[in-house]
Amino acid sequence: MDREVSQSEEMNERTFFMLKPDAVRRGLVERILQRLEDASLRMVAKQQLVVNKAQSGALYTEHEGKPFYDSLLTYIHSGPVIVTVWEGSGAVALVRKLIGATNPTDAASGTIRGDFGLAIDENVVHGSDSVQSAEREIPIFFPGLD
Ligand code: IDP
Ligand code: MG
Repeated sequence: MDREVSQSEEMNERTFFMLKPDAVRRGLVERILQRLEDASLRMVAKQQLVVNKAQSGALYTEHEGKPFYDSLLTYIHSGPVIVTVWEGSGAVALVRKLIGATNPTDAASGTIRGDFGLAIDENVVHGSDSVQSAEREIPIFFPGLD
């Protein structure tokens, strides 16, 4: 049988969303989480932690070897983050839309990075870029999540 995405699967789509160290340092956590809640997404997991090397290496494996890779890891290790999982219809694309462009100077006003981001190397949040990425990223931080 061809695999089709059932309606309930679509409704329960999950994405991984992280408030990076600058967001935590600057006291932006509640305001940013509120934006996802306002979009009718449901938070199914939340934890504060300091990202370790195994986690950052797995999360950013696609960027290994790029000029910004070492500074990206230094930034991600620089303080506590909040890691979360959200569920809802089209959650992956919706969260990416709420986040805005990678570089805050390009991100539209009204998006999280457009409103709170300072620079490309301090862009406050991470969100999975596809359902496949979400399925890979969630277990890095929540290995036991159903
Ligand atoms: P995304 O977070 O919007 O998916 P990616 O291109 O996947 O963007 O890059 C991952 C992260 O790496 C970015 O969120 C940002 O923190 C960092 N990054 C990306 N490009 C640059 C760059 O040119 N300079 C510094 N950091 C960068
Ligand atoms: Mg990305």
